[in-house]
Amino acid sequence: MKEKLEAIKIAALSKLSKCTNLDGLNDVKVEFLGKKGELTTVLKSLKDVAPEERPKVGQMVNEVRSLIETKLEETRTALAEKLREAKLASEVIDVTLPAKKPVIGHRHPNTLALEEVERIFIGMGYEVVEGPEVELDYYNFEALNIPANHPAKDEQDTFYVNGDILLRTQTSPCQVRVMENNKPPIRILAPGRVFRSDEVDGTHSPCFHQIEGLVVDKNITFADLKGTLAEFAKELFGEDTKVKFRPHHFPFTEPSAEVDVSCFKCGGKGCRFCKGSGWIEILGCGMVHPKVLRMSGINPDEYTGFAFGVGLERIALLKYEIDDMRLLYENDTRFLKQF
Ligand code: 2NM
Repeated sequence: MKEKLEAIKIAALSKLSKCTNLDGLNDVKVEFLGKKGELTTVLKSLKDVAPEERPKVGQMVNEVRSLIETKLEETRTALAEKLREAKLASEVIDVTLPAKKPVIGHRHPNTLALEEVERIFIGMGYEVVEGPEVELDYYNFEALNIPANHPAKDEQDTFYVNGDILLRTQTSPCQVRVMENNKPPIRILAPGRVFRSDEVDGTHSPCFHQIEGLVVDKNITFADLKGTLAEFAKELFGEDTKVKFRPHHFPFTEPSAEVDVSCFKCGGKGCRFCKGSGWIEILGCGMVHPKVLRMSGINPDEYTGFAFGVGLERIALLKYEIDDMRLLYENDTRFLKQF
């Protein structure tokens, strides 16, 4: 019995000394001290020992037991400390390493151009308005005097959602809504996304941005339109910029015009930028058609108005001398960070 206990003690201490983690420690505890452990088995066989020997053997069992328990706790403490040190060592932070540079975003050229145009018109007393991108045929076409058989209404040009619901092809429907709900004077700027069924190329995209302006009041004339756009061109492209109005046709304005600005690169002499002509086309405009005013509840005998529309991308490409519209939609940070 004595030899057996001695053997158990040696085996337990040897296994403890080889423990490298807390699970292993637990296994040793179960193996030697558990309900089915080796010491318990010895304790159970005490009944086979001669009665006079029992107290002595019992005491020996207890001594071995308490020795194993003590060693177990010691090993547990030592192991825990070792594990803690290993964890700390693996989590060391080298505070002398150079810091990572945060990537800072840039405003998109479209945003910069929009803010510039808004700044100019807000300065002239305009209010910025927005409206839905999914529109009714009525607001996008009919209320703007675009007849049912007009080519712009063709499915080739317009994205239809269904029947009389479509993706707006211009932002003028916002302006129709403002005219319906407000009495003149009206002075608004309607920027936003518009959609046309175009193939993507250097100057086209099925989704682009339009900024349209509208002024309605008593005695508004074409002279007001000319003065406004001449001032806009100077603020946007520089004090020396001249404007030229060429007769044009839009269903929603009468008379209508397209506006060219003198080339801000060559000052009008002709260069690569203006394709030698000295002029760059930037917008369309006109006096709001009396039918458009009347359909929105404004009496054209009492009020007149002018309106204009410019492509935001066109302004951004010109202002920042970008030669392909696709660059505006790729969000390549190497491109964007130049602005
Ligand atoms: C353009 C050109 C000319 C325009 C007309 C209207 C409205 F709502 F008053 F009828 N808004 N915008 C207009 C006029 C837009 O874009 C090239």
